[in-house]
Amino acid sequence: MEIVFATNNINKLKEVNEIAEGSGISFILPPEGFNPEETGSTFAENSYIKAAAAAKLSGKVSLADDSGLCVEALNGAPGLYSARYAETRTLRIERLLKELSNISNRNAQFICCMTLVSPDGQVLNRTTGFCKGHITNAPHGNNGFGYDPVFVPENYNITIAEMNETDKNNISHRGNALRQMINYILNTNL
Ligand code: ITT
Repeated sequence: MEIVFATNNINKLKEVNEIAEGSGISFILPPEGFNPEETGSTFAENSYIKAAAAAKLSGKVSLADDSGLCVEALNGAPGLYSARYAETRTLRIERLLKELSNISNRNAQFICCMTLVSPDGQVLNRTTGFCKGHITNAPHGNNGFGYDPVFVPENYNITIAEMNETDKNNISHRGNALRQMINYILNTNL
């Protein structure tokens, strides 16, 4: 079964297809022209906006992921603005490390909110996944994307960017949210 995955982030698409491997579900990009404005004030609202836009454009059931990194000492920032925290990925990581310099509380968590929407815009299901950990003092590793080089998950002593794909997917916010969503999809007649 193919389901539209409402993203312009190719790394997310790659990860969801790895997580879904063996389930019989594969995720495909939305049609050209998919570029909704993320005007929501929560991860749930933004994931609905993206999924509804893709469902309307494709005429098919669509799934979206809105996610981000929430840092305790920064009152949850960059949070909803994780993708927009600075111009480039390097600058986003630099900004985060700078804002945390001299701060000993490095606790943080990744959050992923997924919404599955029907072609007529109805919410079919929502799931949320978390991944708790802490922020390092400097980037380490080349795997993954986004803030992976500065995030060490709980019970690990390496960053996500130093882990292989399978290990990341087993513990990630996206893996947790998607496995719940896959259970729903497989147990429902879409
Ligand atoms: P789409 O909206 O097109 O899906 P996006 O990258 O803009 O792509 P979001 O608005 O959901 O997606 O922002 C998520 C940002 O949070 C992402 O760009 C990363 O900076 C960060 N992020 C989310 N999941 C991550 C992960 O698994 N590893 C590292 N950083 C992650």
